[in-house]
Amino acid sequence: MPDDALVSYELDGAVALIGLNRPDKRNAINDAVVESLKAAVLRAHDEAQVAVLFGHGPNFCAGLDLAEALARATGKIAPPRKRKRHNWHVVFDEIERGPIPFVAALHGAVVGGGLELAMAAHIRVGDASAFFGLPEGQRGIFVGGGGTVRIQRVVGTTVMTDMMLTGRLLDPAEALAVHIVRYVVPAGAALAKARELAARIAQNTVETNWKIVNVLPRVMDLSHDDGLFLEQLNSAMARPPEVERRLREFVEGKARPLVAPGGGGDGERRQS
Ligand code: 1HE
Repeated sequence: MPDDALVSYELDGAVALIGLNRPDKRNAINDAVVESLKAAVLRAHDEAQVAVLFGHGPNFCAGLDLAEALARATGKIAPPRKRKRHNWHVVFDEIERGPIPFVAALHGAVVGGGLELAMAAHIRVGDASAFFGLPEGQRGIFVGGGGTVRIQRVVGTTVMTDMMLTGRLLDPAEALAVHIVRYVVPAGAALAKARELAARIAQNTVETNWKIVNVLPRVMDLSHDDGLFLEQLNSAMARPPEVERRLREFVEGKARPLVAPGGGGDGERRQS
């Protein structure tokens, strides 16, 4: 069961506000935080048109909970019994490729897994107190929250390699230059700016927002030709009245039954 206190959730009109809420540990992410975050994200998918992600206290997020990582490395926490998809990947993908846009409000530490989480959001706002880094090298570990995919695609191989090899921290101006953030605001103003952007985004249609957050990253992964094809499909995508007619036919028992394999095509109902 997710511990709701670890991640706050509030619905403000069409905008869900999701806050990492472990300030005494600098909002470091442990397994319980990931589970709470997942619950909050899925709830936002259901009831909001846009979500804002932020951190309570003086930092956005100090990344992976290193105490829990140590416990795992020393066998004090058992590894999962089966190989399953990494829970960070699952939850961060829900953010990046779910049905609604996310805006991240960043301040203080945005490091390691905290930066990976921030990069799953679609727009990032940083305040003057924010600093950004990938200290995995210093900790003897590697990125594991999608950074090789998301951070590398945004900042490029050269910048990410430098960040990882040297562990150096970027200030907001440098983060702006490499597209980690799109907006830089005075200290303490990131959440207000993120909420302002979210309110504006909520005025778009749900369908267009869905396409922006789902089609763009997929086209990025395609060839020129396939990208244009997907764009054409999506720009032409509308639900024709024919769909409603077909659904109604089935619901009202007027649709032709499915035909079982070898059924000769005249109406033998498929057993399922
Ligand atoms: C933590 C963590 C954490 C703080 N895991 N407990 N991330 C890092 O390498 C960053 C590690 N953290 C820091 O460098 C600093 O804590 C900060 C720069 C973020 C903030 O400094 P400061 O002076 O405000 O706080 P602090 O005194 O260092 O920490 C306060 C408490 O938070 C302290 O616990 P306490 O019980 O002694 O009070 C710290 O132990 C705790 N704390 N950060 C656990 N990260 C999926 S792969 C992703 C891989 C990574 O993310 S690697 C990067 C990990």
